[in-house]
Amino acid sequence: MIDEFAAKASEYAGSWDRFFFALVAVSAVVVAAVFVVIVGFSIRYRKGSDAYRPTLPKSLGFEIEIGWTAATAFAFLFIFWWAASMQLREIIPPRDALQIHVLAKQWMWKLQHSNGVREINELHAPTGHPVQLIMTSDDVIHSMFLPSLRLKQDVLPGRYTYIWFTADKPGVYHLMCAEFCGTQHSRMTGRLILMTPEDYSRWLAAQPEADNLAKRGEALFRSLGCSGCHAPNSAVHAPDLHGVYGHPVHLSDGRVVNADEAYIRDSILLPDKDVVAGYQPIMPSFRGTVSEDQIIELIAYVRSLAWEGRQE
Ligand code: HEC
Ligand SMILES: [Cu+2]
Repeated sequence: MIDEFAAKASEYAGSWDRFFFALVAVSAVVVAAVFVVIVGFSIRYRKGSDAYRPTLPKSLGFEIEIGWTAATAFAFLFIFWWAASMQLREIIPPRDALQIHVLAKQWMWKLQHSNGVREINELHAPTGHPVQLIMTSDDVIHSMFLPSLRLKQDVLPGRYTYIWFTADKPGVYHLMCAEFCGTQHSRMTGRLILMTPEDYSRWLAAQPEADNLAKRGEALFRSLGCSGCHAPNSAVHAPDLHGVYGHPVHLSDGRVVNADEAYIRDSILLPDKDVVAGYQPIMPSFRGTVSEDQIIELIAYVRSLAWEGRQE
């Protein structure tokens, strides 16, 4: 059974609810005040009533103007700060987040865990531990919507977008596409299954044997010829990929970028976009040669090189 729509599965969801209800309360107070004044005045000053009608002064006075402008500006700044501080918290995931790849296509969700386990339209994830979704689309724009976590993020073809969460309540929740993506859009739904960490590892272990992503990526790295240039003993002048992932890279045009999944993806598909300082742009583009699934595997392999190469 799926829990009801407004179920809360994380502490973050609770803070969004507080924000939402605070906004509704503020709006309700303002609407009520305006409404009372409208009704009150239309009765008191109706045609024919003998209420006192003095001529109004031209201006209410400088102090009052400044006072109420400052007060409303302050109220709006406070609301901005409240919302922005919650959104900023969502931008940078904790370093130890468990990474799950999401590939959206008309009309399903394909998910892949780092040990290679694949799922369709079901996302199993542990509670009490940060989980990051690295998402892309095979065709049109979709949107990952996890109402119980109060998270929604567009999923775009040709690039990665991310969300992360730390859930705290095991259960089965909705997962759906929130961007109209074609005739079967309304059926692009699934289930988010949150489990205690023990149940989650038991579930992972019970899945059919799968090669982990990094291992499949390593095989691809060889069969596609990446290793011909990138191996340490290669005759071609190409960067050693050990320790690249998760670290700043200096580019030939002077920019410094962080080597995240999106950067590695672009290195493979659009090698001329970010050329590493000190190297020639000789790497061929693999656009059209590698599928989204294979890119995920190559990225997992490059990421595994980071862990071998450096102590942190
Ligand atoms: C013809 C040789 C060649 C081949 C084949 C090649 N690369 Fe490269 N690669 C380079 C060179 C040279 C650079 C540095 C210049 C640049 O950034 O374009 C580079 C840069 C990169 C970077 C960025 C490295 C950094 O330090 O930031 C990544 C990641 C990468 N390659 C991955 C791959 C993968 C994955 C493949 C196989 C699908 C591959 N390369 C195939 C030559 C090659
Ligand atoms: Cu969709």
